[in-house]
Amino acid sequence: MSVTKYRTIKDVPREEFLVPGTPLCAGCGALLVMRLFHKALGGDVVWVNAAGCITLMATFPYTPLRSSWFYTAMPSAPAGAQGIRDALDILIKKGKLDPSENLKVVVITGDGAASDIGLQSTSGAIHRGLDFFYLCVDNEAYGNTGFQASSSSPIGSGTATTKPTPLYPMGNVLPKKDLFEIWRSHKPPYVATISPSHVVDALRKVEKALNFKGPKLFLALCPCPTGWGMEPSESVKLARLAVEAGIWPLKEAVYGEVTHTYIPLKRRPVEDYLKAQRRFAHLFKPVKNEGIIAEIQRQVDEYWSKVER
Ligand SMILES: Cc1ncc(C[n+]2csc(CCOP(=O)(O)OP(=O)(O)O)c2C)c(N)n1
Ligand code: SF4
Repeated sequence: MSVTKYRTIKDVPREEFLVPGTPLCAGCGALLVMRLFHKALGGDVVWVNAAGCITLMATFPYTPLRSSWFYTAMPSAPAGAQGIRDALDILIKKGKLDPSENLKVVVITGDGAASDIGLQSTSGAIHRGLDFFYLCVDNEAYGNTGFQASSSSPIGSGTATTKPTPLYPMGNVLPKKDLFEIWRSHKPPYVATISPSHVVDALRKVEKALNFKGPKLFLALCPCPTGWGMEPSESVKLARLAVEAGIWPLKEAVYGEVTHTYIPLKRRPVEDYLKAQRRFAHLFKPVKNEGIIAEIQRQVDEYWSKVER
């Protein structure tokens, strides 16, 4: 049996590396995940960020972070991470930096940078075996610029660029890219999905990933009150509903081998999750779009039918 220091919610480290007072929206799921991730990694971190909502974390000269920050263009956070990792390694090798002062290099991006604009440099970094963490805070759209569709937006969702029209009454017609599988196909040491609703699961995964040298992905579904159209107080509830409905499977892959870390005993209907958000409101009013709701349910059922218990 593996030994973990995270058994219950009481084991969440109390130390804060992200102090109150950020310019992000109230209830932002990405902020919750970043705070949690930092607790699991400790303070010796350099964040490498591609333009997105999280960029608001460092609005010069202010920052709520107690760790270091490096800002890059939207496509090139992994390239920035490579430069920092190389510089740290060279300084340590030359004896100019004590190994005890080494930093963990952590890329943080939204799904647009992770799945679209930055995918090329990410693939290169994984291929080179760069020793870094990659945290994708997936709000399923380009949040910072007004919630336009990304390739991570789910089918049937309304975004600024997939508003329901008479021609496309279901909103977004394209499927969500499977970033977990894209990463896994590169065979890195560690790939995981996490949720702000399953805190102990997330902490354990970061704890496990710390044992691996090389690229490590964390893909977090992050409710976005502004874009999803729900109350800031409901973010954790929505994140939990996504897990319980089977829409957001909690899993990990160590050198490509997948394990589900939580399997809902009885899945909630996807409808419960969809109707709790304004971005799916057109699927229920003025007439219920039974066809697309059934299709979303079918896709979820098909996924779980292949999962071994
Ligand atoms: C190459 C490039 N294209 C467009 C932009 C404008 N831009 C800044 S933030 C942003 C949205 C980023 O979306 P995502 O990566 O999903 O992160 P989120 O804002 O949702 O956290 C865009 C399009 C940019 N900075 N660089
Ligand atoms: S728009 Fe959404 S993702 Fe961006 S800061 Fe606000 S809640 Fe967070």
